[in-house]
Amino acid sequence: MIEVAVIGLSESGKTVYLTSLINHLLRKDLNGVIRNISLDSEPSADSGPGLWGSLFSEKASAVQFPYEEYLERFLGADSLWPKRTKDVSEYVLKVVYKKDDSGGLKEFKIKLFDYPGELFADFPMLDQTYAEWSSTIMRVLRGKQNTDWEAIYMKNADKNINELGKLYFDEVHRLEKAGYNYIQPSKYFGVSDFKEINEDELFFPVPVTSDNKRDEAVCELERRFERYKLNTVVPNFELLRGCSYQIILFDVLTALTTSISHYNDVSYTVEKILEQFDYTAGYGILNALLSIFYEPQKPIKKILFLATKADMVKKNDRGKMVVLLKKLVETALKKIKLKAGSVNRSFSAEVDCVSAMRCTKDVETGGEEELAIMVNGKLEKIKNSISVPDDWPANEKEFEELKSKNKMLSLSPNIEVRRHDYVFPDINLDKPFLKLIEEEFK
Ligand SMILES: Nc1nc2c(ncn2[C@@H]2O[C@H](COP(=O)(O)OP(=O)(O)OP(=O)(O)O)[C@@H](O)[C@H]2O)c(=O)[nH]1
Ligand SMILES: [Mg+2]
Repeated sequence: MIEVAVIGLSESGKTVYLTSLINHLLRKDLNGVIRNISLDSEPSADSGPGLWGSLFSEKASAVQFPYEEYLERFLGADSLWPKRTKDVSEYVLKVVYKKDDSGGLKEFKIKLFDYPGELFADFPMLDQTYAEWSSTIMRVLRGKQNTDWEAIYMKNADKNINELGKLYFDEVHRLEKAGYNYIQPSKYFGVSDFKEINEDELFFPVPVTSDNKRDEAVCELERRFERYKLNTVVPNFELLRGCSYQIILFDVLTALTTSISHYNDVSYTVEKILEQFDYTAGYGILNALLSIFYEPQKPIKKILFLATKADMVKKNDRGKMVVLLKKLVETALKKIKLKAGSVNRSFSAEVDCVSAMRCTKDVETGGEEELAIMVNGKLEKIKNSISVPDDWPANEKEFEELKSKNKMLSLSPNIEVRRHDYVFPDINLDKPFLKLIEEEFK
């Protein structure tokens, strides 16, 4: 079984990517590689070499990725994007492969995982004690998110922990609305009513000192923090540790068109998430501890970083999205490679861009590349698409300048034929995926 995790912050495009990937694997002639794409038919020994996707009927062991539901949403009269993901889910595809004319048929399964994006922000908690987490998160809130939680806490120190919990929840909610990703605990993300939070999940950072360490309230907060880690964070992390391949998606364009603090938040969150994976498999302390109770981590063979929503920019700008993404992940990637190299483990990563649901068309007028959308059967040029710079803006002023000139487009899914065997239009969806798992075909 090849296990592939699709990772990325909220709204980075994971669910759209997976829906489209499954749609392609089931149906499309992938650059001449995938040939027979019928749900029921099997390739026979006389067919030419190639790769076949077909729906695997075995039920997923966890929540099933609701592919058919997303397909219905896309193909329905209104063509809707998927709803925000709330549960981790998986989808298993059976793939039959014939290497060359002399060989027989090989069969393997691909298991794809979809996650709610906010969940990744919890992972850095795993190797922190409550006191460490408290001081780190307060520093992040103060520095990156401009929120002095410590001051709010001090001002309200006479309140009980549930009242203080409500204040922390409100702060987190405000930050989430402002577009921040580094939200811990992620359980608070997307919850607008405080009543939905159990008392058990109610904890917040406090300045832990040697004086208050034995404080009853601090001890209770510490207990809640540890329980949350054990019951929520560890099981989610466990699923990911079983995946040998990772596809990590980034919405570079949103990071470009919001603010410097949003950009800092994205790059910090990404670095922290990547730090949690032991790319050397089995050498980290956390990994060693988890391996006592769970399966040991499989070595991560390859990572594919993808800048999503490439259809929102002109053809010439797509290469620049890849350059920006390379710069965003550079530091984290260097660290991973160093770590893997220190134990002689080879490890590779690719960076590319994709549009899993291409909503625009490339048109050329007078030698100029332009973008257009179909409106009532007619092509209409888009005047104000984002123009991608050669580098990330260097400071707040440059981010603001860029933001004033560029707005994210609001596009509907582009469905031209409302049929179940319709293959979604895309940019660069298949090739990077097949390249990611190519070792499995050897
Ligand atoms: N134009 C365009 N928009 C896209 C594409 N992929 C995703 N989007 C947009 O991005 C939004 C978020 O996509 P999702 O796939 O739901 O994002 P996600 O990463 O699953 O988000 P969570 O479930 O909250 O973690 C969609 O509703 C679309 O508006 C694409 O290929 N092209
Ligand atoms: Mg999703």
